[in-house]
Amino acid sequence: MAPTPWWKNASIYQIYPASFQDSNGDGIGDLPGIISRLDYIQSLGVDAIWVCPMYDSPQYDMGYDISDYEAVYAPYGKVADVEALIAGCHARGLRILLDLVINHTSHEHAWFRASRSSRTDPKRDWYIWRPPRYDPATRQRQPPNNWRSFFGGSAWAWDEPTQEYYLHLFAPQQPDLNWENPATRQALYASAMEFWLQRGIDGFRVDTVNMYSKPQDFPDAPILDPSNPYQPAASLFCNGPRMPEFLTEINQVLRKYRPHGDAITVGELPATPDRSDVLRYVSAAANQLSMVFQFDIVDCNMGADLRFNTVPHTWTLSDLRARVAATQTLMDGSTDGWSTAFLENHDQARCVSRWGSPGKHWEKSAKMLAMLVASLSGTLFLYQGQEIGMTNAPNHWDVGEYKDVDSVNYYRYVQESTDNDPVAIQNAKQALDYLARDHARLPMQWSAAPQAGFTDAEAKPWMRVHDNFKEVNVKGQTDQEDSVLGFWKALLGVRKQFPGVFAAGVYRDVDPENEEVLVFEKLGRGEKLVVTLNFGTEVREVQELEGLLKGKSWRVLVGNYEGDGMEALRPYEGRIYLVDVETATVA
Ligand code: ISL
Ligand code: CA
Repeated sequence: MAPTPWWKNASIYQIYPASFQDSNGDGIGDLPGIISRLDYIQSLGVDAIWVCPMYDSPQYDMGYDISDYEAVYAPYGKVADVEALIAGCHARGLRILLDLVINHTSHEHAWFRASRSSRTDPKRDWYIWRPPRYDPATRQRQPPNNWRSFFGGSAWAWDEPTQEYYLHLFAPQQPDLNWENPATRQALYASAMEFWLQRGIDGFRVDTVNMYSKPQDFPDAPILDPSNPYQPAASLFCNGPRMPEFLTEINQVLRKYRPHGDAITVGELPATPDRSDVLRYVSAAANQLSMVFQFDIVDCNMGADLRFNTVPHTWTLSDLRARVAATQTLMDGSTDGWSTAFLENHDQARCVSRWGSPGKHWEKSAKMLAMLVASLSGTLFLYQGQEIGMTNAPNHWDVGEYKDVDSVNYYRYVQESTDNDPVAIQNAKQALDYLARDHARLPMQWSAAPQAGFTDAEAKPWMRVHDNFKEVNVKGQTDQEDSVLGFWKALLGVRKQFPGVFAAGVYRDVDPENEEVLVFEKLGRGEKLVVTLNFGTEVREVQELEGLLKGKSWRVLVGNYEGDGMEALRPYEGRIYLVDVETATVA
């Protein structure tokens, strides 16, 4: 049997450079700051880090708008600092992934500057330019189709000097590259991938991995939202026909540097709920991506076409557990696929504020959610601050604290489209308080010192530090053994100790109708886990427990309360039982 590749049993820590650690008092996190925290990261027991974009960028979308793949955003540092970070990781036995953002560049990238300079420029065809349509009745100029951008408005921007539209699935400052042109692809591979592979990185998290192959007739999307001239169109531009070909090319580039396949790709896979579609990307035989980020879990309680079009806190446990089960079926033993387990990233609100209880039960619920994600199969991803139970920004903060382009555009859209209706605006603020991407981008809480130790006391951090930093921070939790942080370290430890059941076991939901307690099994060879998680504040009996443990030798591997292991679950109590399935059944 081939040995398990390193990344299958790995836990990977995600870093958001702007918000991790500032080293020079300008209020912006930076690469020297990350380097200064590598010992901390190593102490968690993770195997690798993923660093969000640190490339040069005008920052319309926090670095997901890259103006030069081969340079570093000056406030973060220089290329030499990335080299030092790579060396610092490798010296500690950590691997390092960078973010690969190649669906679009910044409008300030030299390629786009050339492309927009004239219709005859050799790089014109490197981006997606189309002539306008005209409304037959009014003769008004219109975008080439009705697609809506992810950040609101048309996905097409008019370029006055050259009298054409260009496509931008995200902000207008993020023009989409034309992947149909082979010269564009070769330039991308060389600049965005090879430049960094030559410097020794161990792989990429691949942004929006399924959007490169667009339908070349750019058809209108079906009208799902009659109140808006622009329609969500992800079903049309995601998972297009040439994706396999493009990913094969990407793999060839990786293999050139890492012939043994130990450099990995983690593709971000939005708008792809069907298991068979996911499998085409992650089947080992297909050789496309090492694994993907599925959206099932993090999309829970989001509006279908617009994240903020939701009523906060109306999710149900049966819905959440169905989403968990859906991602887990990729690793049910019937496929050669692989996926990831995660509850947070830089695009998501904090998990304690979504499915736990940031108030009185903060600590118990943070630990309970840690048990959930750490027990799932797939490669585990942990987002900075999640390991100390960081929570969403307080609801009483002014809307002006929200900086993300998605949040700002949404709020403005509500103001304008409702003529400042106070109820609509209040609902919009509540939706932001619940689900905005900003919550993940608050400064990391290192200590109870001013500015949470993220930056100098006198400095103004680029985002406000959470009010709760004196109670929730790394230093305090390092000193305290039963902290959320200590709990996470223990979980990562047992996950390493029993990879067969934790990272690769077959998931079975025991009671899909249960709205209070999530009970599941993870079946491995010779052993299994039984996981019981109370999602509420009532004491709950787990009816099935006796049957699941009966006649077997078992012990509680991890739990967030004291006890003998058989009592009813207290508020937000969770337990992970390790069961020896070989034990003879006692009558
Ligand atoms: O968070 C979203 C908008 O509400 C998602 O639709 C998100 O835009 C999508 O998951 C793609 O995300 C990635 O690419 C974006 C960037 O803004 C995100 O930060 C990144 O994770 C564009 O590069
Ligand atoms: Ca700085």
